[in-house]
Amino acid sequence: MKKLSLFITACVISSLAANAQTVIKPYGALPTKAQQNWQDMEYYMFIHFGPNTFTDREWGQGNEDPRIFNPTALDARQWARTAKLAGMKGIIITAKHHDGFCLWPSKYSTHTVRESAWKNGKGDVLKELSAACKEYGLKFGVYLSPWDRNHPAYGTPEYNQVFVNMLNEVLGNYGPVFEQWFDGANGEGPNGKKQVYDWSLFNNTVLRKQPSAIIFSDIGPGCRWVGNEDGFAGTTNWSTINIAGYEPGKKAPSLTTLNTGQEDGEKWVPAECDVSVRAGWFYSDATNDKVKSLAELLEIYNASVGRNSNLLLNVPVDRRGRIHANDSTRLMEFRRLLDETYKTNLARKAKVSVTDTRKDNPAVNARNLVDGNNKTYWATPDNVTQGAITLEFPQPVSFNRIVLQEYTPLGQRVKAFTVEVWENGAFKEIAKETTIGHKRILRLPNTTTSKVKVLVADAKACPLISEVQLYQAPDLLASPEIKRDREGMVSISCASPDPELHYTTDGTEPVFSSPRYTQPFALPQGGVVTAKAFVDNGKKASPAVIAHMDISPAKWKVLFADGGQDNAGRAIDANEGSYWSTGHNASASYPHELQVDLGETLSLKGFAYTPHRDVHGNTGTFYKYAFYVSNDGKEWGQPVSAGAFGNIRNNPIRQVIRFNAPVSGRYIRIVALEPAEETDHNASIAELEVLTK
Ligand code: FUL
Ligand code: CA
Repeated sequence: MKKLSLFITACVISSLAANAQTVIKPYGALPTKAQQNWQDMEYYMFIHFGPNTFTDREWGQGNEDPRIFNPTALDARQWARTAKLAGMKGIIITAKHHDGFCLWPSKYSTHTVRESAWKNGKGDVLKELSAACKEYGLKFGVYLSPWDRNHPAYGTPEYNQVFVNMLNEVLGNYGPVFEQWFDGANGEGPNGKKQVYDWSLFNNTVLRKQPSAIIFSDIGPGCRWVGNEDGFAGTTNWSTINIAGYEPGKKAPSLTTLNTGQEDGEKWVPAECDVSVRAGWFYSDATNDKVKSLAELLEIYNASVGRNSNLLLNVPVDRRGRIHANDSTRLMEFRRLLDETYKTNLARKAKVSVTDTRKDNPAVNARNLVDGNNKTYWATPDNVTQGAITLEFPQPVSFNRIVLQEYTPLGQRVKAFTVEVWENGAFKEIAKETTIGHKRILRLPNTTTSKVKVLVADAKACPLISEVQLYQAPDLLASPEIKRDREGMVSISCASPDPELHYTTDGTEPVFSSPRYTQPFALPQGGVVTAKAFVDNGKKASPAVIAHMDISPAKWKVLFADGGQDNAGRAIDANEGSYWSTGHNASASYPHELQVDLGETLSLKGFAYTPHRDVHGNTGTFYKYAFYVSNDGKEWGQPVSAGAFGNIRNNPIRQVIRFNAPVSGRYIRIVALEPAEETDHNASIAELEVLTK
């Protein structure tokens, strides 16, 4: 017996030795085939749509009348066409958001399209969208929130089965689903209780119906949240992470861990960056001028797809049931920019040499690095964890982007690399980074050289590099920036060198003959300013930028601020970069408040609260508020508005609240009732504004 097993062992060892140079052993956690296909998609669309679209809310309460859901001209083919033309590979829709409203006529809810006014209750958004995706060759995915503020069973054990039934409907009736998006949010339902989610039941249900669906959550198992809603993955980004003992939502790994992954993580759970093309996830008229600029989208793309993550870009559908022209125009401009950037891979002209390669494995060679195919690769021999790739050009080439790809089906390996270029007879380092993964894009200064070297300085196992690409991205003419100071003076600036800035104040798009901006001008009562940057005597122009402004705080004074009277002026200085905070004194706990004298009686239609942004937590951002208006600054009466800023913790952007009817008064008071972060004692405000228009 002993002899026999020794003999078998000897055979295994010798056959391994014979194959040592040809078979490349996988390293660490590995992607499934479905995860590999998913990673190749890179860029796809998110659509937030539902009752919130009609109420101007980020988080609905679940008690909205379902009849308010009534798009007048819904056209899912327009959504799919837009996604396709934008270069996206799929669409994920909010089949059910936290308010519980189902975009399909679920048998397990009475809060659905069936109860809405749309198509007399005969419509089904999932049916229309899945058909449109099929028509346009796009993959179809669904977001379903387990948090349900409408369902009567929510908060009881029965609800988990209700949710499973809904999943079965959505995943069983609309064809293949490439991604199931699970939101970890876990708030109270209609009976005031929170649900204990049965995640393994949910995940098993998804995989039974759609075995190759990628399940998104804070901890996967298919892909993970990147830890912010800004579209930024870590510069170091591992597709591996430890998930044992964690749960989606409050029990998730830290935001930093989600952002960077973990080098020796046990599971393959790559990052996905979810971010909205405009402020807020749902459509609002108020954000039509808050569509991200080309420069912002480019930064997001480079920080997501360019950092080993997929990009899920939200394009909210409006009240007609269509994508708004401001969003689609920007998406098309962005597509053109990407096409122009990645048109010509200069590396394909290079003579490629490498320090080391697998001698007896012809499938693995240096030419694979520049064949434009990320399934073919170059590899060093086993145990060689360093290596250099040199591209030599017969004529010097000019570039400002380098794209690197690792062959990840056998594991993510590279820990450190540098890029060097030949300059005055020697190599000079121009970039030093950590991980590569599926794709790494580096923006570099405009560089002209005849030799480029990529040095893999350290890897967890022999590096497998599938692509080295070089590109010359066109210069992007930056969009102008419009600002107004506390006194109401408007200034327009632009990051590009020497542009001519032209603007209008009547809402029309500026042309080259529109007034030229030369110095700040006064607009204390507010209005609309539209600006555009021109170069080459008007031949080239940036996209237009629009700013809608309300009354400026020139006459305002702080009347009272608890905890932090000294810096309270920063809440009303027309500068989002400065803020008022009550301070971190643990004894001074919630509620907190700020009172302001507007200096004149105004008819107020609402207010806006901009939270203070800081990556370091405990920012004093508050979730629940009450807002009062008074004529004498003494008698405040009942709040004019009270409620919560939906999703402010994950997405701390400017919150716009409109009153049911205008209220006149000279004094305003905002009370912070509950922090966004449970452990916060302080409250803070970067900017408080009133709406008079
Ligand atoms: C979050 C939600 O609370 C937001 O409303 C939005 O749907 C975003 C994509 O996920 O967790
Ligand atoms: Ca290749």
